[in-house]
Amino acid sequence: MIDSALLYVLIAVVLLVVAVGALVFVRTRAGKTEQPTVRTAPPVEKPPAEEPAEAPVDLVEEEEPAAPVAPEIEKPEPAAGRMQRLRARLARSQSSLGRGLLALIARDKLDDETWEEIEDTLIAADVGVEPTQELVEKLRTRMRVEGIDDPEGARHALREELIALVDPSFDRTVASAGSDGEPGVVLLVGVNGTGKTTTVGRIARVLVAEEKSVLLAAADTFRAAAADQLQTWGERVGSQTVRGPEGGDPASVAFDAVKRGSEEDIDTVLVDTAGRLHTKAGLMDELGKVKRVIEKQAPVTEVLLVIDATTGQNGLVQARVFAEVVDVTGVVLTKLDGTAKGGIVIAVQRELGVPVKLVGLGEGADDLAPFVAQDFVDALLD
Ligand SMILES: Nc1nc2c(ncn2[C@@H]2O[C@H](COP(=O)(O)OP(=O)(O)O)[C@@H](O)[C@H]2O)c(=O)[nH]1
Ligand SMILES: [Mg+2]
Repeated sequence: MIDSALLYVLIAVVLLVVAVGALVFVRTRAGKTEQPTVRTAPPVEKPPAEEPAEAPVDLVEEEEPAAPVAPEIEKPEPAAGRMQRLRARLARSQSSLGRGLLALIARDKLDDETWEEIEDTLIAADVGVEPTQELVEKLRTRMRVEGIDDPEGARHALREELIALVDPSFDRTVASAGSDGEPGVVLLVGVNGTGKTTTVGRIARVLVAEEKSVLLAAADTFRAAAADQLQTWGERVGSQTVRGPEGGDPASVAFDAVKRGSEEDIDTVLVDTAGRLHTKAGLMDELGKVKRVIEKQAPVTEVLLVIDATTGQNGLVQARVFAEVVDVTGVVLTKLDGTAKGGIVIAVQRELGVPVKLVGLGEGADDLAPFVAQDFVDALLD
């Protein structure tokens, strides 16, 4: 009796376990198949109600004076002092570099081995071999000559030498004003994904905050989405975007924009370009053409090369190639918030002989800061 009762209970338990197991299996399977659809990447910059790609004839965006865009226009914040505001982000990403350096230089005994470790730390942060050796040489000499043997003195000397290396004497203003009644023309170049379009949008905001009139040129004609992305940035601050047909000639879009900027007394035309594959000679030639064609109308006042700081040495290779095609006059270093390799600031300035003028320190609309050497070094050593 008892045995058979036990048997029934046992069978019931086994059945229950099997049933629950089957249920769990089916559920996880269902969950798995659902996941991809749930996770489809949200298109961040796509405007909500965009007309499908404009008629492929008119390069100039239609003007609709009736469209009440005014209420939605944002008031961007001015750029001054932004690096101070964003310093914490920079400090966070660079903390290992700064802490490492400070710990090493504060050691009681600065022997050859310690100096080598200091060199390694700097090189690991992308400062570059040559500038690193220069810095260490100068620091060693200075500490010997001045008889510095306390951590505070060492820290002070390190700070000063780092600032000298970043070079505060560079003129880092972005030449956004034109002359002779022409608009200033700022051309942004760089590899795909470095942050060109975002930077155009952010510069537009800075200029609008300074009460300047801005016109955007969508000379990245490879994908309609690229022009949409730019136009959205413009709409947020009430600036118009000149765009062309998808796959159209980027040089003609840029030319039309500058011509229109000239006719409408616009202060600055910002030209967004496609992410040239720097290995493809044909595409690079096209970039040279964009600049030459613009200059039939007005001089290009600034060529900003956008480099993603997280790409390290690769960024330097890009810099070299771009500099051969267009005269780069300034560098924008983006995503400095996401890397401990801030030494690239020093390396890229060495490479091109032009200053880092702006740095990207986050994904927000106003997270672009005019570069300040002292603030940068202080953030490193925070
Ligand atoms: N964290 C961070 N992300 C950035 C920064 N600048 C740009 N981005 C991101 O980089 C991605 C590519 O930017 P985009 O402007 O489309 O690059 P483009 O292909 O050169 O035009 C976007 O997701 C941006 O939000 C920055 O300073 N910090
Ligand atoms: Mg782009």
